[in-house]
Amino acid sequence: MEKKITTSKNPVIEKVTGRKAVWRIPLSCLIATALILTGCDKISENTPDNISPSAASVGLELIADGLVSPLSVVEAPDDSHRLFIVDQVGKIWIVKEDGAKLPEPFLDISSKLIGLLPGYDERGLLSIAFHPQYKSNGKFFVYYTAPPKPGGPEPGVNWDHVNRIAEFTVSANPDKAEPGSERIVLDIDQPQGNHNGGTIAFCADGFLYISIGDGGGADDVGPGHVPDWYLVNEGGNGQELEANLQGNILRIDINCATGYLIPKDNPFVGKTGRDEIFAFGFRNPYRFSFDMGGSHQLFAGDAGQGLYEEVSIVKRGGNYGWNVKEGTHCFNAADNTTSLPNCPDVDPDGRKLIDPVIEVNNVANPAGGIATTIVGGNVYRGTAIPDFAGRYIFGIFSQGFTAPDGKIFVSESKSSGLWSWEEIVLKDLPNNLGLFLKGFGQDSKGEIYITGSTQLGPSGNTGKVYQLAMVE
Ligand SMILES: [Ca+2]
Ligand SMILES: [Ca+2]
Ligand SMILES: [Ca+2]
Repeated sequence: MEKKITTSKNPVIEKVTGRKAVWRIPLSCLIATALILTGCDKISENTPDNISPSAASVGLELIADGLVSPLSVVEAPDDSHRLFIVDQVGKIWIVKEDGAKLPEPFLDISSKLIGLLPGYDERGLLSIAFHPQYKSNGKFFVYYTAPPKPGGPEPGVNWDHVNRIAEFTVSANPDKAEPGSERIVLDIDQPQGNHNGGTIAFCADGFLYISIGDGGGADDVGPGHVPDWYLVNEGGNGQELEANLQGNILRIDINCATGYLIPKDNPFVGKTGRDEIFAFGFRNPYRFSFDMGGSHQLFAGDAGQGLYEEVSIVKRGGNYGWNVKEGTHCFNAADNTTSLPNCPDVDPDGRKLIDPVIEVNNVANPAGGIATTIVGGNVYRGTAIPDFAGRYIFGIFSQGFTAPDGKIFVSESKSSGLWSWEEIVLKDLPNNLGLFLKGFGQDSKGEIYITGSTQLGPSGNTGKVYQLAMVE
């Protein structure tokens, strides 16, 4: 919500972003003033006299900095309007409603993580989800990567790590979790270091959804990757439904004292396929979210191999195609620079291979492309940026692996076929974010946040969280 109070000579905008009300003088006023003071005879078009609401545009408002590698932002559902920031290195930080970041983390589980590679790593503390009744039970859940268990996917090959979903409880101090309260909900042995998926979130149905990648490496092959029904491409954790939990979005009931329960209406209960599976055929669904409005659709960004990045609307029991398809194209495991001319459009159980709604060319695509990897975002349900109302916002991590040049996009939905999308050209950041884009978040008002850092991997202290906002 933005309330503008304008006088003829001196417009001052009271900005109410949902975090705090800020009285501020439009930046363009300051520039114009500076021009006058330095005696410049070329006055900017945006002089104080002709500032109009249309002079404002979308920009970034800093919420927190000094982080290492922030991956997501979640608001606690307890009416405190505190934002919880997940830092990959194992810490969760609180930003209070007044904008202050607390000096001590809410939770520090860095000692529970497998050691991270500072240069690049997809492991770490990846996600937080508050129990829908957090206000009364104080329970929340995290997804992190723990050291491997003994044994491995094949003789002589060790697991890389464990993908762990764990429950924690807040302490008597609402700004501190109880570090000894951990209850392990689900452990999944992960053969390789990458493709952990990485999001956990509660749906309005009360169940916890978890995204898990295909087991890592490339092409969905190697130790820990099993064969599937599609023999043209080797491997297939994405398509195989019984051998492991890799390559899926899972749906579980965490309201129990040990482990978890299976929701009775999960699609593979009573038939072939692990009962935890909600949807399958994913490569690395790093970030997903539920639309706060509409029919609460599940949007998942799925990282492609070398040609196509994608976002899908995920339905119960759906098959999203990997490694038969990459985006809307037929994946070619033997040559990642081309697609195959043909592939099945249904699986042996008659399920259609569901195409994405958004497709973005990878930088490695010989036809040209911009994305190292897609980062799934959120449907905008806030009020600060009316043009974004009801539209899905997403981004790309970067345009290469050397420069922090992530971008964000806004899409336009269509009833069928691929949606159109366009870059969000940010005020003062017309080319890119100046960050590796690492995640998104959304508050209870529907406003959207981005997270990232100038470092490729979990190192340094350049991690920042911004809110998308109208800036003058
Ligand atoms: Ca196969
Ligand atoms: Ca699978
Ligand atoms: Ca089953």
